[in-house]
Amino acid sequence: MIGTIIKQISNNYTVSYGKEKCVCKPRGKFRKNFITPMVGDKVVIDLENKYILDIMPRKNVLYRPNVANVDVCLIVSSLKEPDLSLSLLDKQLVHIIFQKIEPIICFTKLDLASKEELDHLNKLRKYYEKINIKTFTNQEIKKLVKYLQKKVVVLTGQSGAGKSSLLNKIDSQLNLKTDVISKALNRGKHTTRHTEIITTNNIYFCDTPGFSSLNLSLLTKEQLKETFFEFKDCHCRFKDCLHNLEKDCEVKKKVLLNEISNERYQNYLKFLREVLK
Ligand SMILES: Nc1nc2c(ncn2[C@@H]2O[C@H](COP(=O)(O)OP(=O)(O)O)[C@@H](O)[C@H]2O)c(=O)[nH]1
Ligand SMILES: [Mg+2]
Ligand SMILES: [Zn+2]
Repeated sequence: MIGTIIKQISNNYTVSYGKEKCVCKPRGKFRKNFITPMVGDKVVIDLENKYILDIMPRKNVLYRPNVANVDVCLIVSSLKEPDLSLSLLDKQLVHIIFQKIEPIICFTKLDLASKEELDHLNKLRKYYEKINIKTFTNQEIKKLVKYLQKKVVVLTGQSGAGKSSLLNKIDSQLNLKTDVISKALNRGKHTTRHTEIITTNNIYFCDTPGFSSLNLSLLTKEQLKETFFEFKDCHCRFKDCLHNLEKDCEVKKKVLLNEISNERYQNYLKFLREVLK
């Protein structure tokens, strides 16, 4: 039988197959081969003995939260409380694109934003769409659900951005705790987080707060450059142009012409300094 691991608590793995679920243990050989099954893994199971026998090759692996075979990383970004930070948003995009996972953005709390902030958001969305990053708002649930059909989706975003609320909006039966309550519960104690996939509306969601402190030092400068889609078809004089101090840089020209967002370019330079450190 083949199934998908949807939950892990220490050495107990919940595997979903068809409409059923069962809790399995990994067979000894995994430990010997230094392979640990993880949430999202497609696995062969022995139903009788409740063992995981084999792990199918992984399409990709996301770390913190640890999930295999991720289709989409959904960044939930609020306009207010916490206020929109484009530097954080672009850093999250770098992190996701670097791991070869499709990023999409869902903006929340539009109701708390001013007219000017909403105008800014519209321009921002147009820009991201132009560089092939899909954007939604939490007022466009139907469209979002349609786009995510059959996908394994990891939710990420600042605490309080509205991740749990978004899932509750998609499926009110989930009844996930939103900020106020979970803060009270977590006060003062270290919370151990386990990873779990929630299936709803034909979407496999992973609502584990992920990569809160993003460290770009793992990337090389070339890898960082690659994650900025809008630089791809710029033909600078030097092939290895970092679009920084070089002469005849097409990226810089396009920034001056407003074809490349200056805000994003400035974030790129900031990240480049972090990478070069
Ligand atoms: N005004 C407003 N509040 C929201 C919206 N989405 C979430 N919230 C509130 O923001 C707080 C944090 O939401 P929560 O879903 O717990 O955020 P999480 O930490 O990302 O899971 C809660 O009090 C929600 O009720 C929204 O679109 N508008
Ligand atoms: Mg939450
Ligand atoms: Zn250049």
